[in-house]
Amino acid sequence: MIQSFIDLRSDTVTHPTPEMRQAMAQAEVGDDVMGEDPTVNRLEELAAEKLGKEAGLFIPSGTMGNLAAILTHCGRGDEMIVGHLSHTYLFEAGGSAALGGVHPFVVPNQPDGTLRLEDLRKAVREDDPHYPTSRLIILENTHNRCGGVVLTPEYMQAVGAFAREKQLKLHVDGARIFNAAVALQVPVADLVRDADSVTFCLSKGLCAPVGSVLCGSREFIYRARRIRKQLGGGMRQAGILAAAGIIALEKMVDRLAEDHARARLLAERLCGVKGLVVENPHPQTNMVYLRLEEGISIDAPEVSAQLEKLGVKVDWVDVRRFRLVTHYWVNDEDIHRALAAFAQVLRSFSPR
Ligand code: TLP
Repeated sequence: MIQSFIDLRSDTVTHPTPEMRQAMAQAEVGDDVMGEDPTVNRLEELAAEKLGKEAGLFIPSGTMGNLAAILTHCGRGDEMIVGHLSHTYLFEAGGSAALGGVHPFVVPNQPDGTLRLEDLRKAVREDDPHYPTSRLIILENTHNRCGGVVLTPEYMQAVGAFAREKQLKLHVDGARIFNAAVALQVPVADLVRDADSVTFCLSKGLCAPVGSVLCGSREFIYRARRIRKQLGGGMRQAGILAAAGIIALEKMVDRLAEDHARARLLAERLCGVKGLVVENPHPQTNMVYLRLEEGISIDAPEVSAQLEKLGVKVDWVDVRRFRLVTHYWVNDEDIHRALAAFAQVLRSFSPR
């Protein structure tokens, strides 16, 4: 990868590895809308096997994967229960409402990323013609806006049991579910055993250039395939992309622990930079959230512009806050250079 910047904005910025590029060049392909792309079929089987589900469906993006899941589970006027900080609620352009007429019931995310069972209980509607019909609960693991935190297998199981009790479906936005599994040192299937569907992303920390996989029962995936087509997500010789996805799953999962270790190092050292408050000084996975101390006269967009001049790109999430994300293309030296850049930019603005 030709990279002049240290890019900590997201793990979505990762480029494919040389091994992926080679596999892409050599991929056997066919028409996947006709179900004839052998490489896509292999990726879908591999993904389903790893997640302990019957079937998988290769989807162009995480957003489309979540949307396809919602539209497969819910009809117009149905309700999905989501966290107020969930990606689906905040950052998917309202697709479920715009395209599916699915109404969100928003419950507070706790700082650990969970939705409290008592809040879920209150969110489930009575059968009454005044109300939408409760149909779906969505959990996010790892939870992005809560700091890349992991939801444990016990919690996932508890919500699964609750969903079954209420005859609701459970979807997991597992964009970074492999980060969660690696951090918890559990098989990924243990985290999603009780989920009816799961989306995970190949093109974040796992480095593939494009794509996510939606997994669930054979019957669910059969229906989701039609929804993907409706959304314009049926791809033809997609084996070119799936080839990178196979390497992502086979070779890139265990190494996520390195990204987590670098996030810990980054957080620990940023705690020593005057003018910054690290919100998660002990990150569980690959994200560090920080904000400017009260009394610092510079704002986050300005800090980020100055960091960029020093070769470091960061994501400012509001005028006083940043998110930094470690990934395959950020090494130890980059972490130290980023730290030096932060210290240099903040030095002249720290309150005395
Ligand atoms: N998240 C992106 C931005 O959209 C915020 C990022 O940089 O983190 N679920 C979760 C939990 C996500 O974090 C994302 C992407 C998605 C779904 C959507 O994935 P894509 O970008 O493939 O549509």
